[in-house]
Amino acid sequence: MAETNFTPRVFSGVKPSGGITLGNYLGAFKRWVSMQDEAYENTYCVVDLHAITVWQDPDALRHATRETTAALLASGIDPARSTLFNQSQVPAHAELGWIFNCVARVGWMNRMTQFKDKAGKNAEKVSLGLYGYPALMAADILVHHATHVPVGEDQKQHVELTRDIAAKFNHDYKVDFFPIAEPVIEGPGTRVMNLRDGSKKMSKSGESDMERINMTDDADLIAKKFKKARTDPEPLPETLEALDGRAEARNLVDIYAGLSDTTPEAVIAEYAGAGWGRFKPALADLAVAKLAPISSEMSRLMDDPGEIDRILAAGAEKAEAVAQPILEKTYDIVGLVRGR
Ligand code: AQP
Repeated sequence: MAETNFTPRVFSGVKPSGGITLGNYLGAFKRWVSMQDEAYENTYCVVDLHAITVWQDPDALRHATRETTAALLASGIDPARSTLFNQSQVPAHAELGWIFNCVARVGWMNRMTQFKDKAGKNAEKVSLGLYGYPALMAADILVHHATHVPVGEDQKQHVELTRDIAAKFNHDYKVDFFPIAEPVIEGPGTRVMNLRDGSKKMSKSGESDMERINMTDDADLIAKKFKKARTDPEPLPETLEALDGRAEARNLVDIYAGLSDTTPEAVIAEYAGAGWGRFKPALADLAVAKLAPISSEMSRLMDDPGEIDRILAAGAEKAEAVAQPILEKTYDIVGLVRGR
């Protein structure tokens, strides 16, 4: 539980930096949908300001923002039960982000592995925004006083940084103002790996389309991608432990478990001894059965982009009603004069 007496509130976000992948769905969206049935206030955000930390074509960004929203709605995020909006429509996020740029330390940022992975050998040439991204993410969470942050494993370090920023702010200003938010990282799909290289995570912006399943892929493409997914020659073993060191095989078992709402142990119990000629088609059938209804609902929603924009605008109003007073109180704590 959160360490302070704040309203239990969930915040999480997704970047509209391309098409939504099975990794986003299993690692994040599925959990977000189920949290609507738990005792939380839920806030989900399409984080367009994060997307532009790397180059985005403006039309492609507009499209991806709407398509990401459609994917959330089609997956089961209900705007009547959750606040759903895009980040740039609530300026308090960026404003608190600036305050946190002044709280976070450069040494903390230098330890962020996602920046190192994304910047690679090009660290001098990437945007300042990509470097500062985790401080804005902390603002996204804390401008809502969120106590719980459901994410995939790859975002764990950023949520830990959010805790550090909240704790430093509270300490420096001698207040108990920001909650120390808990990461919620649960289930078999919290780290879905690249289908061609089991040491890398599945990403929207990975080099080859064959390395990921997109929510909009049709049945033939899904079957082809799983058929061509890298594996080893061994059949599935009798125990999960025997999959140690077989990253690609373990990934496919985890995906099966995530899609069928079961555990990797149960999948192994069902498929012990099966070769890939049996397991991969079963996995493809399962993926198609789960994803096809979502993808057809997405395309129905995308036929009316005006309605998507209205949903985002209504969500932004709700989000602003929570975020603006928290930002204003932060300004008061910091000593910024507000005469209006
Ligand atoms: N492969 C993954 N497995 C499990 N969870 C994942 N998430 C992303 N990839 C996986 C989770 O999805 C949520 C939204 O992620 P994001 O879009 O905001 O950022 P990301 O993690 O940087 O996603 P990508 O797909 O890798 O985007 P690009 O390629 O543009 O950087 C988060 O909760 C994340 O953990």
